[in-house]
Amino acid sequence: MTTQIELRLDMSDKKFGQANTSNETVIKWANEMAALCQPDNIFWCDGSEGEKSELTAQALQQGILTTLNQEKLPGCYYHQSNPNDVARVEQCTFICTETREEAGPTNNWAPPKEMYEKLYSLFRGSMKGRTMYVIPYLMGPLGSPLTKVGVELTDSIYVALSMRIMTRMGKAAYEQLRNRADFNRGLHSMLDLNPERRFICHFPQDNTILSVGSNYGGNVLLGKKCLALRIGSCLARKEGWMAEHMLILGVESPEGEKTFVAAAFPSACGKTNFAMLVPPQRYEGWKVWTVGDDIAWMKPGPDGRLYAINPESGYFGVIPGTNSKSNPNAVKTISRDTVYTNAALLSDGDVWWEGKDGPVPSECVDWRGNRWTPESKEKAAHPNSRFAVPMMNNPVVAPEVNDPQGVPISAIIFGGRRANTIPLLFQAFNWGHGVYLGATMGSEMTAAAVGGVGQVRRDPMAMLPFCGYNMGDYLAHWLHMQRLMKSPPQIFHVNWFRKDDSGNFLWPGFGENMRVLKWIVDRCRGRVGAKESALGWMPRIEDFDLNGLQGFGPEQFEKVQAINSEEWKKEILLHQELFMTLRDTLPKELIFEKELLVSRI
Ligand code: OXD
Ligand code: MN
Repeated sequence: MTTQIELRLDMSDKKFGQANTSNETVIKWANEMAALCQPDNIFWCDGSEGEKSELTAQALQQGILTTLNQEKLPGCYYHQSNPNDVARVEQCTFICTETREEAGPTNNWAPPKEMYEKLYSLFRGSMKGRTMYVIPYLMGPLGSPLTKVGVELTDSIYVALSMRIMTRMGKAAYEQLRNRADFNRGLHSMLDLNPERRFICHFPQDNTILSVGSNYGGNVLLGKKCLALRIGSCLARKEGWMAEHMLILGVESPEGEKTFVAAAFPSACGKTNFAMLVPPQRYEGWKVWTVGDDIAWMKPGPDGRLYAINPESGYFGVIPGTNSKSNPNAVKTISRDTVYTNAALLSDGDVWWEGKDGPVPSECVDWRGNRWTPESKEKAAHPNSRFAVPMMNNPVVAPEVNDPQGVPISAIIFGGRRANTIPLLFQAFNWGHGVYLGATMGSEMTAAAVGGVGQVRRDPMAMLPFCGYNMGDYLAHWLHMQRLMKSPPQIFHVNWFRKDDSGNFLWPGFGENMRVLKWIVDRCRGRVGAKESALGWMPRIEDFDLNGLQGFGPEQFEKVQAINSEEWKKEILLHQELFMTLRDTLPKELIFEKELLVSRI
């Protein structure tokens, strides 16, 4: 059943160029949308290198990209956003289902008919004087049973160029689609970037996304948050798999044993850093491989294990704070073929950001285009400035990244940004308890979304802004997934961000997180001990590798692992608050889990 409305269109005088696909449904829909948006012409993308050069030259000519210093940063370009359009806008993001209950209490909801009418009236004539790019793309490796096809129509050349980084874009998508009609339809127009007319609307029943009034990645690269997570989570529920806001990494021991883990942290909480972790000296011979840094699609395999693919083919990462301590592999990855958005510019055509290696420049041009000096009060780079870069640039990209079967997941890790209460590391007693840990995750908000930076909010599975249906039903789907797996992953919780009373981080983080990973891997393989605690299984001091960790001994370990029952009493009240919000659909199992936690605390 479709919730589409009927459109009255004048198709008579259209003289758009030849499509590069024989898929009738794509051609018909693209032509209808062109009749609605009235672009001057249509550009049918094929994903070729020649096309990349042509579009890049046009973007440079139009001033949408500028060339960076090609000696220092070969193949790199710079883009500056409208200052009112630098992050995801959760208040303008809607799930449009027949009933409010389907979208649930944590999503903005509007009836499909109302939003189709409203947005189609905004799209009418919106591309006059512009080109409409038809972007066929794959989310997932070619030939994977999990892979989905999308087609995005957009009037933004920045989107067209970014989609070829972030997705497998071009003819391969038409190859996978053949003559079927089950592709995701995404229509995007920048309009005039007026925040009053900014809407990102999802129509799960129609596998359709409409986005207007923005040109920021998370709102307009429709394969990412909109398809891979919001629409993806709806498809996953229907089809018996999971679409999650998770990185995927592989840990390889010196003996060549590989263990894959997936980890859900909210936006801008270090997923990219963790996914590219460089083990410290003590772990000579160990390697960490990146499968994905933001999204995991996971499905039980024939052997009863959970298999994951990264549906994306690029990284859209937060720039500030990226340096050779936090993420040496990212520094290498973004040294070529990268689009930098909203960083600061140096006079020699290099980019700069707060937390970059090397000295602070005596002056530069900030992300708004103004002169900046170290005395300036504002940041030079926007806190949510981003790089878009092909994943194949990553020196530690996993060899399995294009494997249609995906990788078997041994552990799922949940984590938030919490200055107090939450210990560095513990393990769920079982799957149901693990779902409770994910469901009740809290985190301080970051600049990745507009508003509320620093406030702690509940962010179940880091999916609060990305779950395309009722959050209570989503948690029930998580519980149900256990029945589809003979050997489900073990579930863990981490917090890199706990602080002492003077505001100093208790745990060194970054590469040292390898020690946490080691315990997790050993637990999955039944090789290391733990003690039972009120929160779950915790490493005893003798189970956790502290060797060679400067300034961090048993006393610090105790502090970072401490369970403070007063803090936990308050924490549980916040769990209770979330459960009240979700009361109509919350699975009973999670209420029992809460009661058990209360009794243990
Ligand atoms: C992202 C986000 O861009 O989570 O990945 O906001
Ligand atoms: Mn993300």
